[in-house]
Amino acid sequence: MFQLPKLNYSYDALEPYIDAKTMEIHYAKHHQAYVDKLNEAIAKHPELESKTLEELLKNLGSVPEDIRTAVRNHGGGHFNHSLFWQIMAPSDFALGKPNEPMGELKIAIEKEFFSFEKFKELFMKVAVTHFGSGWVWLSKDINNKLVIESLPNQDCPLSKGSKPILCLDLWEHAYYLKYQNRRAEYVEAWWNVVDWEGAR
Ligand code: MN3
Repeated sequence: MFQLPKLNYSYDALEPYIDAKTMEIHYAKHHQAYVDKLNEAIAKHPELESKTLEELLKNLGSVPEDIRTAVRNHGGGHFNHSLFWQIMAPSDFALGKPNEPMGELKIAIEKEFFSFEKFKELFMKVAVTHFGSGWVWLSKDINNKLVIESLPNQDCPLSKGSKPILCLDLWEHAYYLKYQNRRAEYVEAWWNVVDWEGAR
C-alpha cells in the first residue's frame, strides 16, 4: 500500500510565500486522494503490489490497460507531490544561506542555461505560459542533459525516461487561495522556499 509521505515541516512553514490553508488542503486532501486512488487501482492487480512507484511510472506500457490511466494520473500525482514537498523548505531555513543550486547541479545549470538567473527566467516563462493544469520540471533527459519542460496533468518525466530534479505544481489548487489567477506571482514567490539541498 502506498502511503502519504511525512511532511518535514508544518503547514505554515512556507508562509508568506505558500499559505498554511493551501498547504493543508494540498497535502492532506489532494495528495491523500492521489494515494487512495492509486491504491484502489493497484488492488485490482495484486501482482503489482511488489512494484515501486518509480517502476510503475517508468513502465506505464506494462501496467494492465484497465488501470493504466489511473496509475498514470494518481501514481503520477503521488510521485510528483512527494518530490514537491521534498524540494521545499521553510522560508526561515533559507535565511543566511545562498538560495541557489549548489555543487554539481549548479555547475550543470550554468553549463546548460548560462547562469542561475537565466535558468530562473526560462523556468518561469515555461511555468507562466503552460496552459491549464500540470507541472513545470527541471529534469535530466535520456541523454543526461538538463531540460526545463512543462507536462500536462500529473504526467511524470519518469514516464519518458527522464530523471526529475525539481518541480513546481501549476494546478490552481496549488495557489488559488492566495494568488487567485496570478500564477506569475506564485511562481516568483516560490523561489524563496526552494530547498536546493533537496533537489538532486
Ligand atoms: Mn497539486
